[in-house]
Amino acid sequence: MMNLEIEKQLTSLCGKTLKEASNQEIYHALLLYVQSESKKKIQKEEGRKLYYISAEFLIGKLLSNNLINLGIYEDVKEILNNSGKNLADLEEMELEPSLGNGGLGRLAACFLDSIATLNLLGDGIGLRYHFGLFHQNFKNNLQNETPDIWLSDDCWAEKTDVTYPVMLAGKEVKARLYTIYVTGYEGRTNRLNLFDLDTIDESIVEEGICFDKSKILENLTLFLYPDDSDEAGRLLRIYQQYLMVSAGAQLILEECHKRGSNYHDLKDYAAIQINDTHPSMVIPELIRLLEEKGIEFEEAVEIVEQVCAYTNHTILSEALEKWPVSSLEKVVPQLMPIIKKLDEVARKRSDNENTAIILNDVVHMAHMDIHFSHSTNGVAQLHTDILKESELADFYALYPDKFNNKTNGITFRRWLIACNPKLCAFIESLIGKGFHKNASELEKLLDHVNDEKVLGELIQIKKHNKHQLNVWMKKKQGIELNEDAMFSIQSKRLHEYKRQQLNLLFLIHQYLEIKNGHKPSVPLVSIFGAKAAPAYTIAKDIIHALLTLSNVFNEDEAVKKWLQIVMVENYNVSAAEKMIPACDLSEQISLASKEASGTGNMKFMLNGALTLGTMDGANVEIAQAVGNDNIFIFGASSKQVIERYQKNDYCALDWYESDPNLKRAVDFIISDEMLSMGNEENLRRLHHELIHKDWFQTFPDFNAYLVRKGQAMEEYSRDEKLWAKKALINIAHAGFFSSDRTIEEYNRDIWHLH
Ligand code: 26Q
Repeated sequence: MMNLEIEKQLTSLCGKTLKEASNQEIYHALLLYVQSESKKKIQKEEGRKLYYISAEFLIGKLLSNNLINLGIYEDVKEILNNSGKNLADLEEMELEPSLGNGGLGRLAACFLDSIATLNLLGDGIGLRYHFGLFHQNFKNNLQNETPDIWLSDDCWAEKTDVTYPVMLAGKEVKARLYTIYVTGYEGRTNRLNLFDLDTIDESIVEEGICFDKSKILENLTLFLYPDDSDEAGRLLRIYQQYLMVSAGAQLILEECHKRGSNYHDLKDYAAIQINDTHPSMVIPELIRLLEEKGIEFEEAVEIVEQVCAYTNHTILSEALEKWPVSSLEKVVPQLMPIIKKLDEVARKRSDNENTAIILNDVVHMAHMDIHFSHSTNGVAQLHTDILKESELADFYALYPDKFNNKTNGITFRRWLIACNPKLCAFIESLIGKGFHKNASELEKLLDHVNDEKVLGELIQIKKHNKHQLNVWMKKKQGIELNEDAMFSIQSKRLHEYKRQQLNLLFLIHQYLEIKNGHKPSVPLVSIFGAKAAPAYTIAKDIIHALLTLSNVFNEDEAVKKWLQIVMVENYNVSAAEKMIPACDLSEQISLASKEASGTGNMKFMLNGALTLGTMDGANVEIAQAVGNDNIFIFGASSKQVIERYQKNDYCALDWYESDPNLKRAVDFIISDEMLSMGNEENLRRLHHELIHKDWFQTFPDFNAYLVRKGQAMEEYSRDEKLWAKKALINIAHAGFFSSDRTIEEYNRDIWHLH
């Protein structure tokens, strides 16, 4: 019945039968159909409403996810099959919006899914970047950047008639609203509001991702900024941020007013979650707008503090945004007087200079957030503890009640149901479908961990997913994977603190061992997905070293069978959906204390990979959940690391000189084999950086990493059933890491919606 109705609608939208229609036409019809079905699930807006404001929303492709959440995925698949079409082919046609760098942006997307699934009233506010982050490909073993095109006629973001005036550097521009409907799993429909300018000119992008940085009206939302390496780029980021927060704040006030707010009671209508410091200017902007409505400064400050809450995603001090007063004076002169007054208020609240907002003519955005919002949260227990104890200790002393932890989570709809249909169906056959919405039901799997048949099936599913990844890689990059090998995957942004270079040193060591006749216990395919910020030199050198090493392995017939490095080009959400279900060993090897949480670690666990990791971020909570027998932990503790930094006594060269294995691996970076296939400049720079700096302390953890990884490989080869049992235990304990749980906590402690 349902099928007939859907088919009728699709046929009418296509203007021809599905058999006659092209894939493009069917995709378009499906888009329109899904959008209209989503709109039917918009509900009346009652009570307080959440606004999740974020410079990034890494939403991924939307077709399948929307079909799943609307409960019509299987129906549509069948209708298409009956007409000789394939839903998977249609999914391939969708262009992925790359509106985020990594974890923070993907978290925002998972949150929108959970908010709508839990039937909470909450919209996102962000920017409609034309090219998102860059598109990555590899040429001559180097990363190459080009625009990542996603806007087309078949785009989920609908243009609206709504615009808001925004003053940028004294000139008024018009921010136009675009809407993407966000439908929860068997839940309501909310919105993702993305702002853009009509005046953007995509044709000013010249070579690669270069363009004239001075033409603000033409370039403002062309790209998402991966770094702030040059002055013009930095200024551009302020322009972007202000466009987002000013239009966003106007939208919020307008909506609340329409629903009956007199602004004095704004807290009864709105909760604003500030996703890291990128949207922090929303605080002074709201105060400015409230003053325009006739509210006194003191009261406006109070209102804003009741409404806003701030999430911190990083402990790296270089990533905490600080803007020179002169830059803000240029771009947002209307905000500077307010920020100065807020600084005075902050200085009255505490005489500790460290908690001031303006220090040496620099505005500390995080400081403004903590003073003038009612909640500051970290994103994993360890991260929150470190914020309280060290990074933000002065603030914690001032506002102990504002601080709280919200351990990150992931949406199981995308990261299990959609990306791993075989595993999902198998789990359903064992414990039913309850876990779709009630993730803790996965624990019922513990009843099956000793069932040989179940473990055998789990092994087959992993094999199937590895095969699928191989097919995809062959098609995409012409690379063939050894499906019988163990698949280890490290996929995340390239950053020194995440330590892809430690993995590199392991691979070199393994290679040299094989050359000396010591075969590993199992062949290893080591898969990476990582974009490096275009101006991050050492990160690009690490990519170069990995690609070059991969060539060295490929050229060596004897080694090739045992060791393979695969670099997946343009790692994004769609690539992750293919890679994660195929993983045996999840590499989460950041320097303890540096990774705020990590969310990839949760996705791998949910898909039955075992974690090889340091006691960092949410790895700590994963270890607690699964127990030490079901995870491979290694390396220095966060306490040891923090002490090392405090004492400032870490000397890379000493470690290098005193460990022959380590020295041999490090020196191989500039060996004849590597230099014959790679660039001397890149390789020497990396070698030099490691032995003279190694700021993220890979050397002290090198040995422990070798040992632990060797152990994992040995266990994997010795007893596949035991490995599968451990994988099942991991899946069973993944429930805590559902973003539904995270959102319930945000709502219980911070937002108080319903
Ligand atoms: C800052 C200034 C100028 C230009 C760019 C930036 C910038 C852009 C993006 C700074 C930070 C980011 C992104 C940070 C991020 O993704 N953090 C990750 O957030 C995840 C979700 O909480 C955590 O799981 C990760 O541990 C954390 O690294």
